[in-house]
Formats: sequence, C-alpha cells, structure tokens
Amino acid sequence: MGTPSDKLDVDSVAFRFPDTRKNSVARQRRRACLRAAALVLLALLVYYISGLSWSGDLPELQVSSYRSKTVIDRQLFKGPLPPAENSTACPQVDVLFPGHNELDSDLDELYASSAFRSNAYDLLGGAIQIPTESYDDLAPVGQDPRWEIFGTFNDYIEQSFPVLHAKLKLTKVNTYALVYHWQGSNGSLLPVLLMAHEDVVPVEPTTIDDWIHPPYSGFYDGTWIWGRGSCDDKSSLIGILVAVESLIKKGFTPSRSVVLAFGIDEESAGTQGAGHLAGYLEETYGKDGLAMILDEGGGYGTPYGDDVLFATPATSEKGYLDARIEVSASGGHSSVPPPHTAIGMLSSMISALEAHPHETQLLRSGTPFLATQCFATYGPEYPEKLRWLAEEARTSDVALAKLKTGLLAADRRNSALLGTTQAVDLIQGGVKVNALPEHVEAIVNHRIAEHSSVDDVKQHILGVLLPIATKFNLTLDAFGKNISAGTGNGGHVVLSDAWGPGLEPSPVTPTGIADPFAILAGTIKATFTTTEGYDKKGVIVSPMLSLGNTDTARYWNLTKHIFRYDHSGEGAVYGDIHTINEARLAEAYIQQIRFYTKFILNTTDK
Ligand SMILES: *[C@@H]1O[C@H](CO)[C@@H](O)[C@H](O)[C@H]1NC(C)=O
Ligand SMILES: *[C@@H]1O[C@H](CO)[C@@H](O)[C@H](O)[C@H]1NC(C)=O
Ligand SMILES: *[C@@H]1O[C@H](CO)[C@@H](O)[C@H](O)[C@H]1NC(C)=O
Ligand SMILES: *[C@@H]1O[C@H](CO)[C@@H](O)[C@H](O)[C@H]1NC(C)=O
Ligand SMILES: *[C@@H]1O[C@H](CO)[C@@H](O)[C@H](O)[C@H]1NC(C)=O
Ligand SMILES: CC(=O)N[C@H]1CO[C@H](CO)[C@@H](O)[C@@H]1O
Ligand SMILES: [Zn+2]
Repeated sequence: MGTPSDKLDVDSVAFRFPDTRKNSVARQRRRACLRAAALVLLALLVYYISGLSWSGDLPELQVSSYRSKTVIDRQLFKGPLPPAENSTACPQVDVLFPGHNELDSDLDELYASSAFRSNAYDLLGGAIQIPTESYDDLAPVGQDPRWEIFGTFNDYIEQSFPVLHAKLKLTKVNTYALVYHWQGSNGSLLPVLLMAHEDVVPVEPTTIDDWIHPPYSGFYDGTWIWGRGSCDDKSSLIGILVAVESLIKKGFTPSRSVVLAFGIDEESAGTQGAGHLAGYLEETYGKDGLAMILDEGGGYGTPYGDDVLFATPATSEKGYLDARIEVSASGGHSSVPPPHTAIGMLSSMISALEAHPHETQLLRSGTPFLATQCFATYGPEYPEKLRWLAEEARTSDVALAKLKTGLLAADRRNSALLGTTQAVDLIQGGVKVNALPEHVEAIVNHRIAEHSSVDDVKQHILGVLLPIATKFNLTLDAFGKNISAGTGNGGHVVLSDAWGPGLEPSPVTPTGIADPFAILAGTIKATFTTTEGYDKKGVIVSPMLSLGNTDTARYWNLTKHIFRYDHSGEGAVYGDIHTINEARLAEAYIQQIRFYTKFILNTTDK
C-alpha cells in the first residue's frame, strides 16, 4: 500500500459489470445493490453464464433436473444438487442458531418492532449526516484540519450508544480510529473482532443535484435510507453498534471478548486508521491473538437462478503491486535522432508486457476452484458443460485444463480471478517537440493472483524486459539489483516499486467444516432462513477470492481466520456505492443487525 493514490479499497476495484448494472433508474430501483464488493465477487459468476461461447468435445447434456439422492456420489451427471443435499465438492453446514435461543428470538421480535426500527433508522441517518470524507491527499491526523469532522462523528457515536459506552472500554487510536473492548467471561477464549470504517468516499460537488435526496441527508423515505455511507460502510458500523447495544440491554455477557475496530481511511491510504490500529491490536491481543475477524466484503445474490442464494464471504484477497519502469537516454536535438528514443524504447517494453500477460492457473487447492465447485454443484442455471467439467476436474487433470479454458472463454474477466492482472495506467515523458526525451516512465498496476507473489510478478517483468534492454544496449536496474543487460551506450532502465513495497496475496482463510468459517456459514444460513418472507430453496455459502483489498490487509498477524462479508446483496442498495444515489434498503439494514447479533451470539455463547 503506500501513497494516497494507491487505492486498495475493495470498493475501488475498477471493474464494471454491465450486465448486472444496466443503468436505467427504474431498473436500479428494482434490483440493485450489491455492495461493490458483492458485485466484484458475484457478478463475475454471472459472466460464467453470459456470453458463454465455449464448446468442447462433451456429451450433449440436458438442462438441469435435480439429480436424485441415490446418485449423488456421481457416476452419471444429472444437473445441480438441491441445496439441502450436502456434497463433498462444496460441503455445507447446517443453520446455526444461537445457543441462547430465547435471547435470539426475543431480539428478533424487538428488531421487528416499529419503535426499534425507527430508532435504528435515525441512528444511521444521523451518522450519514456527518460527512466523514476520505481524501487521497490527506496529511496525517493532526496536520490536516479535514480530519476534525471525525471528532464530530465520534462524539455522535458516544452520545448515541450510552449503554454500550458504559459497558465497553473505548480506546481512541491515532485520535479518531476507535477500538471497543467488550470483556468476555472466559479469559481463556480468544476474542472475536468486528470491523467497519468511519470514512466515506467524497461526494463530487457537481453531482449533488443528481441525488434524489441530498447525499448527507440521511433521509428515510419509508423504504430507503439515503446518503453517502448508507451502504459503505456506516450501515455496518452502526449495525454492529446497534447489535451490541441491544445485546447488552438484554443482559448478555459474551464468553469470549468482543472487539470492535473502526478505521478512518479505508477509502484512501489506510495508513492513518488501520495502519495504526494493526499495531495497537497486535500489542494488545498478541500475534494470532484473535479467534477471527469479520470485515466488509462479499455479499449474497442469486447468480444462477432465483431460488438458490449464494453467500460469498471473501476468504482471500489478491495482492497488489505498482511497478515503475523508467528509461533514461541521452538527450539532444531531434534533428539528429537515434533510431529509438527513450519513448520508443519504453513503448517496446510496454508492448512486450502486454504481449506476455501473466499466466492464469486453476489450482484445485485455490479459492477460485472451491467457488467454482460450489456454483457448479448447486447453481440451477450454471452452464451445463462447465458443470460437467467442474465435476470431472476434481479428479481429472484433462478436465481441469478444459474447465480453465471454459471459464476464461465464458468471459475474459474471469482471468482476473485466475491470474495476475496488469494494466499500464500511467505514462509520462518528453518535454519539447525538438528535444529528445531524456527520462520517460510508465507505471503498471498489478493485482496478484492467489497462487502468485510480489516476487513472481517482478521476475516476470524482468524476464520480459531483459531481452529488450539488451537489444537497446540499456543497463538494467531491476528492483534494486543491477542486472547484466546491454552495454549502456543506449541508456539505462530502472524497474522499481512505484510507491512502496507491494502487497502479497493474503493468506487463505481455512474453510473446513471444523474451522470458524463454519460458524460464519451457519450464521448466514440462520439469518436468511429466519428472515420474514424468505422464499428460497436454500442458501449455499461459498468461499470467494476478492479482487480488491479491505483494511484487513494490515491484520494478517492477528488471526488466520479473516472473513470479508456484508450481509447485503441484491436489492439492498438503491443506486451504487461510491457514486450518486447511494441508499440502503431500510429492511436490509435491519437484516444486517440481525446477522451481527447472531454472529456475536454464535461466536461468543457458552
Ligand atoms: C456435510 O458434509 C461434511 C463432510 O463432507 C460434514 O462434515 C458436514 O457435517 C456435512 N454437513 C451437514 C449439514 O450434514
Ligand atoms: C473457558 O474456555 C475453555 C476453552 O474452551 C474451557 O476449557 C473452559 O472450561 C472455559 N471456562 C469456563 C469457566 O467456562
Ligand atoms: C548497441 O551497441 C552496439 C555497439 O556496442 C552497436 O553496434 C549497436 O548498433 C547498438 N544497438 C542499438 C539498438 O543501438
Ligand atoms: C546500479 O548501477 C548504477 C550505475 O550503473 C548505479 O548508479 C546504481 O547505484 C546501481 N544500483 C545498485 C542497486 O547497485
Ligand atoms: C506482522 O508481524 C511481522 C513479524 O513479527 C512484523 O514484521 C510486521 O510488521 C507485522 N505486520 C503488521 C502489519 O503489523
Ligand atoms: C461457538 C458457539 O458458541 N456457538 C454457539 C452458536 O449456537 C450454537 C447452536 O445453538 C451453539 O451450540 C454454540 O455454542
Ligand atoms: Zn468500504
């Protein structure tokens, strides 16, 4: 991570998925709102279907009828499994209802009451009214007056949750980041950490008139709660606080401690919030000192037919590297040019990189493979050929290779899940039309695949550029090492980290049936199946790879069990996050509160 321009926010992933976001307002109102993270995670899958042009030498298959129980263990392929059937390809857990059943149902009853709801809407609306905007060029806390609004926000939080503030210990980290500690009764259990961020993406002033209700109104119109932060991420932050406050009012004491940590610059550099919180949390709780972490991230949707919900917590995140390529050459008058100027040489390098994209891989041990297994096993409208291949690919290397080809052919955007991406996003060079350029540079943005590493990416770049440096007689400094390349009479090329060291792909959170992942999965299922109006055939919880990063990128030392999940999905957001008309479906926000409540109960009950 590093400079302010270095956006690693999961919400900033530059992808757009046109088929899931056709932009008529009417349509947005009907469906809408995946959080961007949910979008990134889920919409890719929709692409597995759309535009599927791949055809291989496969038997013709009939479109799905659920295969019967007796032939679950394969032999003959017969379409998707019903969600109630367990499988080895995508093992599912049962719904997990909190042990304190009465408390949970009491709270569900409370959350259904209109008094509770209107109070909860007010609390979120009030939080939205405080514009805690996150700027890329913010100087550190204390040096930039634009941070002061976070003090107002924190005062608001303290006034709004008196019961919580009487019970939990609050520590302010770097002035505005907040850590709450709720002491558990059993000191030998590791605490659980719930995260959210206080900051929001700034509202572009010229777009204010395009908002149906003003961006900092927090207005509740009877269905939606309007404004910047209503979805990303104040509904999570306030939702967590409402859940905790409600549990305390019911007299609940957790067995393990519950820690809440709220960053202040997730939407920009992350250095002032999570950057300080990481150190504080590690000092306080120790390395691997937490049982698990829950932060914003993937959501839920029905990408493969309306009757099966897929919830996709991100259990791993891609890495990140911005690589700078600088070419220096002798200047001079452009009337007597060499055959290649520095710009020409840099152009050759860029062309070569684009001609050699990073290799995609579909590994059986990887998260994209696990997710593919879940969609193929349970998605009613998953493409039949891919479903067949996914099943065969569990044991056959030939089928695995064909599955990879099939996924990539279904949509080129799937390559972002299966490989490191590169994008030449910045270029600079030349000052005058009659002067040979002496110094030119480009910056290449990389999102690093789960199976790869920062070092792999550097090696790849070096491998592609070395022959070119040699050909042009350039000396080569590759990421701090002088590599023997050309004679140097052509000039010099330097490869380096553009802003600071890259970020490795995250550790992969274990997702076994006995891991904390199962508690999350069971909690998600319990929340859905007890939601009023729930009418699905079932809920499948699948691990997922996130293409972007959240504040958790700084928290790897605290636990192996990191989950990035918002209990939010189709229909929960009006417009879109990070743009105009961000609004949270009030009902969906109540469901978030229900989810956080059950999550705390299921992770901290005796
Ligand atoms: C599903 O199968 C796994 C083993 O593959 C098992 O551990 C788990 O308990 C099963 N889940 C249910 C709901 O039976
Ligand atoms: C605290 O938790 C540990 C570990 O699960 C357990 O062995 C112990 O019995 C618990 N103590 C109490 C007082 O519940
Ligand atoms: C590289 O340098 C050699 C002499 O050292 C010269 O013959 C050759 O033309 C140069 N190549 C380029 C591309 O400038
Ligand atoms: C590489 O060589 C150049 C000159 O050829 C020198 O300026 C630079 O310091 C060297 N870098 C390293 C890392 O040795
Ligand atoms: C994690 O631990 C390592 C080794 O103790 C330390 O060098 C690193 O700074 C820690 N990472 C963070 C983000 O605090
Ligand atoms: C980890 C934990 O304490 N989970 C609780 C969640 O709810 C289940 C089902 O009632 C309890 O058995 C667990 O104790
Ligand atoms: Zn966010």
